Amino acid sequence: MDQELQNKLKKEAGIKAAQYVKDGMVVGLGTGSTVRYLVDELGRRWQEEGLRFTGVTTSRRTTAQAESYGIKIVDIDDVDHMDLTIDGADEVDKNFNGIKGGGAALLWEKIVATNSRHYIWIVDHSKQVDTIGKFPLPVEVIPFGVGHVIKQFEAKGYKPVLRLDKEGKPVLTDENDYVVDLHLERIDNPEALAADLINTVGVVEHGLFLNMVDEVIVGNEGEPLVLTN
Ligand code: ABF
Repeated sequence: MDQELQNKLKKEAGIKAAQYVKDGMVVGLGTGSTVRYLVDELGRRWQEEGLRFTGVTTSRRTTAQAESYGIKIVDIDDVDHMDLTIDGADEVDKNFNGIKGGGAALLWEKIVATNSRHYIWIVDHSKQVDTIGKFPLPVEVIPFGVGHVIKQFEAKGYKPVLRLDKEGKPVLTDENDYVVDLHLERIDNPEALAADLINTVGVVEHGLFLNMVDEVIVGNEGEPLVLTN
């Protein structure tokens, strides 16, 4: 899919999702290029329609974008829960299992998601897959001993790669952790893999979001598709 069309589909999904936000809500705001379109639309509604809600974000960069419109952002511990959280995803299958973390925000995203009453993903249809795993699975790991975690992953055949920035330095998450991407090609038993990863000493969180999402809004040429779990 060419970039222009993909951006158009992302924008459609973001604008559609913005309609779910009502005055007075506590809204979790995700991270990534699709969510950027959502926040732009919420910013327009904030400024032009007087929409008023409280935002909790999943990354510093989403906070910066939201606050540039004057949207009120608070710390997650200042609210009891999110009424609604809208985020992106890297892959989603027909069982509503997905992979997230391409934007290195998976830990805060999962914390916000698990404290939300209603959880929506916005994607373009290139994210829909039969079996998850072609997108390298992000795993957040603390820097201390990351070399040993990588060796353990190699021994298990997980094909780990430490995520580096363009200067060749390890990418840091907002928690100053590292991200190790697992090039698995396909994941047939995501529950078992999730259990193995989270029990690996040094691993903070992984990008398997299994059967967590309530709705997926898929940007399509024409009206976006809304898939309900
Ligand atoms: C974020 O959305 C990440 O978890 C995921 O990697 C990303 C999808 O990015 P994009 O919307 O830019 O395709 O939540």
